[in-house]
Amino acid sequence: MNPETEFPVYRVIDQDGQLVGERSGITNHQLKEFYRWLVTLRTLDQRAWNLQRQGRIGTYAPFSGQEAAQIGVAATLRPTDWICPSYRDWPVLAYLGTPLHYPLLGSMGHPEAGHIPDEIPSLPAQVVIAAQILHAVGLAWSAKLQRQDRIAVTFFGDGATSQGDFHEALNLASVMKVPVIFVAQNNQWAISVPVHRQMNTPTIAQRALAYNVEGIRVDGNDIAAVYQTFMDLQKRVREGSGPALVEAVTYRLGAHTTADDPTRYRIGDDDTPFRRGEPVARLRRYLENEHILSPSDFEAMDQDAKIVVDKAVETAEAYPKNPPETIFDHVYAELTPQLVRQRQEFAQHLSDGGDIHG
Ligand SMILES: Cc1ncc(C[n+]2csc(CCOP(=O)(O)OP(=O)(O)O)c2C)c(N)n1
Ligand SMILES: [Mg+2]
Repeated sequence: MNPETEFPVYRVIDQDGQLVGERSGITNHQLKEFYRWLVTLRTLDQRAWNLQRQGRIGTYAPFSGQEAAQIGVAATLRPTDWICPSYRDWPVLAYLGTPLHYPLLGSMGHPEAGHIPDEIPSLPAQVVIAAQILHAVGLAWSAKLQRQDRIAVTFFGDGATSQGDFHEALNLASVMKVPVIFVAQNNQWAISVPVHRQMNTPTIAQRALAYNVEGIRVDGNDIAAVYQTFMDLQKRVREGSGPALVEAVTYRLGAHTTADDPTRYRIGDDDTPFRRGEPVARLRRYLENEHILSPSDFEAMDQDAKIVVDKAVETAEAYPKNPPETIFDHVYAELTPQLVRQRQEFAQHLSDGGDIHG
C-alpha cells in the first residue's frame, strides 16, 4: 500500500486561492461568512497573545492556522451533537455559540471557562492529551443505545494519535459501530516534536485501516474542502455507517503556548508551503480572485473583527479577580479534608503577604 496515494489530501482551493477541485454545496454567502469567522478568530488569537505579553492574561495556547480545520467541521454539525475538544479548539466552541471572552477567561484563571454554556453539548476543553477521544466514544455509544439522533465529534492533535487512548477509542468505536467522528488536526508538531519523530507512518488517516474504520485526509487549511468533506461524512455517520477518522492536514502557525519559544526548534520554516497556504490568506485570495468580496469589504470585516474582539477583552477584564485559593474548589465536587486544609494554609500564606509561587 502507498499511503500517499491511498489517502490523498482532498483539496478544493489551493494556497494561491485557485479552484483545484469541485466546489459543491457551498454558496458564496457561506464563504463570506466563513471568512468573517476566520478573521474574527485570528484577530482574537493575536490579541490574546499580546495580552499575555502585557501580563493581562496567563498561559494561552494559540490556534492560528487551525481555524478552517475547526470552523469547516463545526458548520456541518447539529446543535445536539456532542463535542469533545482539546485546549486548542476554541474556534469550534466559538462557532457553536460560546462567547469569545471564554478563551480569555480560561487564561485568567476563571473557572467559568471550564463550563461551556449549557445549550452547547460540549465537554470542557481537555488538557490531558487524548483523554477526550475515549469520552467521545462513550457519548456516541450512549446516543446509539438510547436511539438518539446525534453524533459525537472529537478534536485532537497529531501527538494525541500516539497515545494509547486514541487506539483504544478507535478499536472500541469500531467494534461497537458508534456514531463518532475523530478529527485529528495534524498541525505538524507536538510541542517541539515534529510529526515524523513521533510516528512511523506518513499519514494519520491510514491508522484507521487497522481498526476497519474509514480514514480520510483533507487539507485542513482549505475551509471549502473541510466543509464539503464533513457535509458528506456527518450525514453517513448519522445514518449508521460507523465511526470515521479524518486527518485535517494543517500547520500550527504560532508557538505551542505562550510559554514556548518555537525559534529554538523550528528553524527556517518561514517559507514552508504550510505557512504560505494558511487558511485566512488562502480564502481571502480566492474571494479576491473571484471578485466575491472587494477591498472595502475586507476592510470592513477587519474593523468589525476588531470591535468584536475589543468587546470580548472588555468583558473578560470586567470579571472580578478570582482569589488564588479557589484553584482547589473544582478538583472534586466536594473538597476532601486534605484539600480543605491546604486551601486554608494557602489563603493564610497569601494574607501573610506570600505570593502564589509558594
Ligand atoms: C497525557 C499527557 N501527556 C503529556 C502532556 C503534555 N503535553 C501538553 S501538549 C502536548 C503535545 C500535544 O501535541 P498534539 O497532540 O499534536 O496537539 P497540539 O498541541 O499540537 O494541538 C503534550 C505532550 C499532557 N498534557 N497530557
Ligand atoms: Mg500537534
